[in-house]
Amino acid sequence: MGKKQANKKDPNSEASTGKNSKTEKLTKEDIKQLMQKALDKARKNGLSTYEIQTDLTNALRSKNVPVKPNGNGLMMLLKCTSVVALTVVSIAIVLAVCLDLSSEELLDFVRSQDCLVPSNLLVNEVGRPISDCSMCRGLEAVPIETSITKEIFLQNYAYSGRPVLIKQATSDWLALEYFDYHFFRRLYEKFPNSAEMVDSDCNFLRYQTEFLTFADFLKMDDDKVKRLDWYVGWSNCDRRVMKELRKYYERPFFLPDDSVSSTLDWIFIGGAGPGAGLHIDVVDASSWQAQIRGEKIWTVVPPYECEAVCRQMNVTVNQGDIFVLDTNIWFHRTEILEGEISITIVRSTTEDVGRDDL
Ligand SMILES: O=C(O)CCC(=O)C(=O)O
Repeated sequence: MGKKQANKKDPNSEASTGKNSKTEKLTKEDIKQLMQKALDKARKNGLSTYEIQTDLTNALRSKNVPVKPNGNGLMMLLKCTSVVALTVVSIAIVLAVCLDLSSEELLDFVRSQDCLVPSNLLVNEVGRPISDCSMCRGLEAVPIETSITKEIFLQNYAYSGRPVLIKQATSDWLALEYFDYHFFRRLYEKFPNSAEMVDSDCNFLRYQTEFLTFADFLKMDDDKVKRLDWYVGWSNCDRRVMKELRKYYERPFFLPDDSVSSTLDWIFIGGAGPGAGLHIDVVDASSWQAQIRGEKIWTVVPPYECEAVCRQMNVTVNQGDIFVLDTNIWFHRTEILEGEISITIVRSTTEDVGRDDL
């Protein structure tokens, strides 16, 4: 009997009654129906993104899902956002593991859904190349450097995937004095449509806040600003804002001369509590994260293929420090410590030449 026939539904068969269904190979139609049910259930239950991401990470880690690195088609998916979609994809992964579906079938289904998947853990995990674990083999704690030079940075850390905390690396930066919530509000007010551009062309991460857009975030009332019961992040791709921002910070002194940084700035700002949930990024390079104000704890978790030789690590980043991390390789989450508002400015840096380094 051919594969298609074997998969045909017989209302009285074991597969359709749910018995012994683990041994049946599901068709795409079956998967779609299961996904639809999962979608309905997710809608009713409203799982949080954090819960889903954590469960999914654990599922992937424990089952070692055999997925091929595949970047094609992911960029379209990365543009879309939906917690429910994330839930469905998470459940699909678990189904795929339990029912022994091939990664190709799962990815085919995911790709066939318009705007199903946001920039989430699953997509990023699927698209991620397998890491070379020498970047963390034997590393017991995040290295901390108090007087690094360009040469040492190049020799020990640059382009290697090894994280490093560089203490007091921003001492001359005006940002330390000027950056606060009102600074960013004034900056975006100064350039017409620049806030809207964050929402349309860049990225706004609202985390646990009620702000639906970056423009909403900039309209916060003064009481709320002071309460600091919010934490958000955004990327800026408006060149006018970019040029202005660069007046307040400098190129980190330890970066190799031939390295170039992304034109995009990311800014993370807010009060004590959870910051970003555990995730992995798809950005073009390793990033430097300058802690302009406040204190933040980073938890970095090695990719699952390196678990046997590398370990999870925590590091506290204080005002003035720069944390260098390849967020494409390391799963990471942040927590903001009590006290001052936390403000971080982030850019990714690579050794590639010929890019726009403002
Ligand atoms: O600083 C944060 O809270 C999050 C940063 C982050 O997740 C990132 O840069 O990928």
